[in-house]
Amino acid sequence: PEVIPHWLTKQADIAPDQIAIEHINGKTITFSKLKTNSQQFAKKLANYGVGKGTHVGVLSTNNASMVIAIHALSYIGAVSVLLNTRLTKEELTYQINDAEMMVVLTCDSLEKEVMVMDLPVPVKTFSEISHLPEMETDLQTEIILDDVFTIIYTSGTTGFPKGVIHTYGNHWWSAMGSALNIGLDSNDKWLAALPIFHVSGLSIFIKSVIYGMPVYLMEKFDQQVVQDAIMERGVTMVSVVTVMLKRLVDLLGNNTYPDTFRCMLLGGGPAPRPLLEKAKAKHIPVFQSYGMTETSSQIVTLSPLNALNKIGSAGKPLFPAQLKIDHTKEDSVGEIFVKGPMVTRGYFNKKEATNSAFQNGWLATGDLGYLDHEGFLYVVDRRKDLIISGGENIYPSEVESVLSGIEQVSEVGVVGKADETWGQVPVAFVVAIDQTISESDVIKYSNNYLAKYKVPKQVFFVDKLPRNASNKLVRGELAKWIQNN
Ligand code: S0N
Ligand code: AMP
Ligand code: MG
Ligand code: MG
Ligand code: MG
Repeated sequence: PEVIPHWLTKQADIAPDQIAIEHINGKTITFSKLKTNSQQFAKKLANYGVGKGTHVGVLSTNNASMVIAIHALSYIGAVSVLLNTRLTKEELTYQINDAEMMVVLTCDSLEKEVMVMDLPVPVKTFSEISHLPEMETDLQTEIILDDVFTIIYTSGTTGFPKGVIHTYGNHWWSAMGSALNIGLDSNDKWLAALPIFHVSGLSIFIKSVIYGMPVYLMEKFDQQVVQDAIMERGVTMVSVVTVMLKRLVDLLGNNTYPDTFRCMLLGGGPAPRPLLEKAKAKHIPVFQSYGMTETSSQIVTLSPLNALNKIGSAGKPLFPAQLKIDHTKEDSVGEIFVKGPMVTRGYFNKKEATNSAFQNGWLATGDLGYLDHEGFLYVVDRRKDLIISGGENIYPSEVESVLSGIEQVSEVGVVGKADETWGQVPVAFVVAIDQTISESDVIKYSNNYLAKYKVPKQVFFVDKLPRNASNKLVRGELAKWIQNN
């Protein structure tokens, strides 16, 4: 198997005094310190019996302790399963069991909220762990690229989310592909406001260690703080989803960012053309991209060389990646297939789902798109029925299966509705068995089981749902109705 030196150990050796993490309060951590702290944390974690291959949940807002915990788990050879902090007890419990986690690590600020959830495995806070003695443990000095590093859940068409497996090699090649496209600059500083529990946020910290690049770490997205960091703190790159770009563009007004700011990496969902035009008019170097959890972040990116004449395109596949459109019809639009060393090997414990996602080594994304005559990708429709709200994914079937658990609900259909703020929000169509149930009852019930962004914003009570000849729900009809009303 292919082996490289442990990347954090290596970077701490090459550039010990280089800043790895800069906090908005001005505090910094060097690569040397990041290594030492991570190794110490690893030896403390060993007290819980965490060892090579153990699956450990990480449930945290963005902070340096979370980054240290993830590196620590890598020094042990354990797998970090990253958990979305917006999930309910029910959703977390499902993922904890499905991923066979032994323990969940959480940040101090979430302690109260998480402890009352009574999750099925022990929960330990970062500060609780930091008070433990260091155990004598053999730490990894090397990284085997085929080993599993992280698991991140993504919603599935079947109603239950699936754990996407990322090897070290997947992350390595993702960082390589990005560097070969965007380039490396010794003055780079990448701002991380996207959640680290998504690959969008996590990937910044992996690039940081591999490139020797400082990350400007934000606990929570705030457009004013991001703008100040670009204007005054030397930030040269920022990763954003559409809703963030919208807020930044509005805030910028008639100003412009300094020339040193070289990349606004936009991903996680569609970007409306008017917004891209606005950003272009303000000389914001937007790099539109296409990617997903399964591809360990962007796999297709538009470089600024083409941003002006290819507005709306997600660009070309990164250097190590390939892309093809499956033309089953005589149409130029077809399903997007991708292949490359940054693509997941599959879903944890889901052989069938994994097999059906891959065809001869190509990942069938479920998304629809076409290539123009120069090979630039245009994504025209997202994978089947997927709703994206502010960069968070919602699968209708997941919401439908929760709502059908309501006694007075006999049938339910969920679709996305265009939304000024979030891009899309979920709405539900319900066939009730009697008139004893109201919209607020449905919403209240949903709040117990679903992360807030998945809870239907509106509930329409109907007599029946549109179904096809084989009695399958036709969500397209519901979507059409909502668009016209
Ligand atoms: C946009 C964000 C920051 C909004 O959160 P904000 O403003 O901090 O809200 P809160 O204060 O937490 O809550 C206020 C109210 O808003 C509700 N709410 C929050 N988020 C959402 C949402 N997404 N949809 C609907 N409602 C939301 C709260 O519930 C709360 O409600 P009330 O007041 O009623 O209690 C935040 O949503 C965010 O961080 N979104 C981004 C998530 C993300 O990172 N998605 C990308 C996932 N994709 C990937 O990882 C693969 C692609 C990729 O790697 C990539 C993506 C982007 C850029 C680069 C890359 C790359 O390739 O590197
Ligand atoms: P996630 O796994 O949460 O990152 O979601 C990935 C999904 O977001 C993809 O499968 C697409 O449906 C959607 N997506 C990502 N990038 C784009 C884009 N440039 N245009 C349209 N949809 C996108
Ligand atoms: Mg997903
Ligand atoms: Mg998404
Ligand atoms: Mg029912």
